Amino acid sequence: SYKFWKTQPVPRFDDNPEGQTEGEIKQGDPDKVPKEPYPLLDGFEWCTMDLLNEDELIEVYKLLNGHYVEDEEAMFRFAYSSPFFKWALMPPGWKKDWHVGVRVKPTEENKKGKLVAFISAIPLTLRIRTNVVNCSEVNFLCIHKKLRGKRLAPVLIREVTRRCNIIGIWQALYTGGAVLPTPISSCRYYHRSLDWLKLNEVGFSPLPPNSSKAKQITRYALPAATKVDGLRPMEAKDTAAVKDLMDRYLVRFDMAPQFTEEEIDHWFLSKDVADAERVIWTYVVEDPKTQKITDFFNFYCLESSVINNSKHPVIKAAYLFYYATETAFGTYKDNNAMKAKLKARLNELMNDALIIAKGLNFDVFNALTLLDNVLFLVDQKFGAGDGQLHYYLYNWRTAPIRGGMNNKMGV
Ligand code: YNC
Ligand code: MG
Repeated sequence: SYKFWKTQPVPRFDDNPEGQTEGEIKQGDPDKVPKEPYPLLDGFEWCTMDLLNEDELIEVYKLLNGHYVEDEEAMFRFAYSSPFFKWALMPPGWKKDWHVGVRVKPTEENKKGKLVAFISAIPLTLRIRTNVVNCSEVNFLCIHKKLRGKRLAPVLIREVTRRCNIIGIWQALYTGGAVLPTPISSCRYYHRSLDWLKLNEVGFSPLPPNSSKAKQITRYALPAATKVDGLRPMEAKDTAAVKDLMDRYLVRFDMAPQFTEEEIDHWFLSKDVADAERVIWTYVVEDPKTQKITDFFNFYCLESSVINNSKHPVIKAAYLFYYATETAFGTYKDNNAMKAKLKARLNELMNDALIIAKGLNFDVFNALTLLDNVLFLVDQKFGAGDGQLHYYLYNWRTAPIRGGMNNKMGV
């Protein structure tokens, strides 16, 4: 029925975008943007979360740790950390006004009403085919379990939309497991076991028929040392080279973000962060002969709580984020020759990514079916998960996107 989504500037399921002009669905009118927040359920009030304030940051992560996305059988729940939120919600150009909360109205006894819902946006420069759109990326929509089914989600979405519109942002990117009108692209999650036994013990990796625990452990074993010549952690001096390589690589896809150097530093480097608090690991390949950066890859850390398991309370998961390689631009005899070279190189790089993640004590390495990932997923022993991730654009019509951008939400 989609009572709420029907009222929004998004394509209907039966809208055929082929032959229609790409672009804005409804032109934004600044005069029509309400100056005041939308009315809320009785007993609740809007707040803007100050994530520079450690107490408020903890309130957000407590709400999400208890009430955010779970798998279908309710065995695992994303366990975001406060360093993760600093990384995900405060990139260059972030706006405090886009960290929207709902609290229980304060009373005499409880001066700071409990935080019961949250939604956020961050700024994003997104290329959709040939259009470059200043938009927002909406994420971390979460409502306390006791407040579900009360039509609060549409109010949160309208409020974050208002706060975007008020500064002239009329488009947004968002992703999720829920099917809504209408995905522009859908990806599947793939998982590569690093600690198979632990994943088996928490119920994530069943023992396949005709196999044994020993065989599974051997199947996923990895060497201790990486193999690619010139591989090293990315440093601040590499930013311009990484940006140049990434920009050229992403042009090959229908949709991709356009990062400034400042954004690359934020998303790819863990500057001024203690090792224990680290969220992102980026590696570059520096050609030993030319000192040129020829490849890079990175992955971020997102733990999941294992619900009702005292031996293993958390799974430590690495999520493949971005990568690029010069191999994609060599001169080749034909497309097949190019693809074979690219496939071989990506397999070398990703095998090293797995080795590094294993060395950092990650239990599993996750990747989506986007970018050129299908060229290495099977060879690197990733298995298809049951989770789908749908990509959506708010107020932008476009033909279906093949492959494409990555994002850092982990749903
Ligand atoms: C969802 N994930 O269809 P209809 S992803 C969008 N994204 O509306 P109620 C969703 N809409 O069908 P509940 C949605 N899930 O009648 C549900 N809806 O038109 C729609 N889960 O509202 C739904 N986080 O309040 C229906 O539902 C209406 O109480 C029902 O709350 C839903 O962050 C939810 O999975 C998801 O916390 C908040 O279940 C709750 O059930 C929950 O009665 C666990 O709502 C956590 C979870 C979602 C993760 C994410 C991306 C969110 C994108 C939102 C859309 C942004 C649009 C762009 C805005 C900016 C525009 C500009 C410029
Ligand atoms: Mg509700």
